[in-house]
Amino acid sequence: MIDTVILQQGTGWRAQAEVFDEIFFVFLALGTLIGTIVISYTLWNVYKYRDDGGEPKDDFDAPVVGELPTGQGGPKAKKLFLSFGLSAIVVISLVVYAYGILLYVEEGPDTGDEGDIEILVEGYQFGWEYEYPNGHTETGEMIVPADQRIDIEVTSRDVWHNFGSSELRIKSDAIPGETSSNWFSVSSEEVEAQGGEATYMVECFELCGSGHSAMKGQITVIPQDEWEEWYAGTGSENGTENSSNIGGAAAGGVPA
Ligand SMILES: [Cu+2]
Repeated sequence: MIDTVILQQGTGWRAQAEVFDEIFFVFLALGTLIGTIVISYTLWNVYKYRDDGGEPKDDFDAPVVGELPTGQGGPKAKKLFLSFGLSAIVVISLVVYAYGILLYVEEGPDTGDEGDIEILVEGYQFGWEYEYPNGHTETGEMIVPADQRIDIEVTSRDVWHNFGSSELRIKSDAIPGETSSNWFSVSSEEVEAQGGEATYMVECFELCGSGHSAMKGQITVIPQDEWEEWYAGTGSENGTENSSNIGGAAAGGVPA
């Protein structure tokens, strides 16, 4: 199993990884509990109604193929409705619970005044390019700050790809001419725990050609202040590359 990533954010923030881990745990626990009850009850009945070689009892009400074992409203009917009722309660509760929690994943946490960072992710044969709000682009490695909600808009410049990171529990289609939105966040505690720089592998999850298996990237999360410093340096660098950029023209005088 993949190591648990602790991504608890400030007030009421929960990272996708945490939400999915919780859903996984709830389903695993319930599945184990109900599985144990059902299998034990089945085995107990197998033992209780085993063929002991004797004559069948007169009052034994054997099940009939094609008929519900209701026993004319007797104890069997009660047992039948009890098991249907309990199953319905379990299934409906799980649907309501999972749907509610997945709505949060869809919408993402409310960032309030802090705002968030939107990065355009473009897949190509065979790699990933990231474009920041200031126009700066990175290939392969996406560098983002901790304690921030990072919004990604995923698209492709050639064929269908799929941008995903298993550890962060994110995965989005990368389709030419379309964008799919997703978000993630990593806490500064997690960054600290990983030695001041948290890294997560990015992979392509859509068979896209001969280089598909090598279509890997990385998400690097660094502390806010370090990131701001790094980001401030990228604007002018990008401007120098694209001389049409006005800000870049001004920065062009500074040797890169
Ligand atoms: Cu791909």
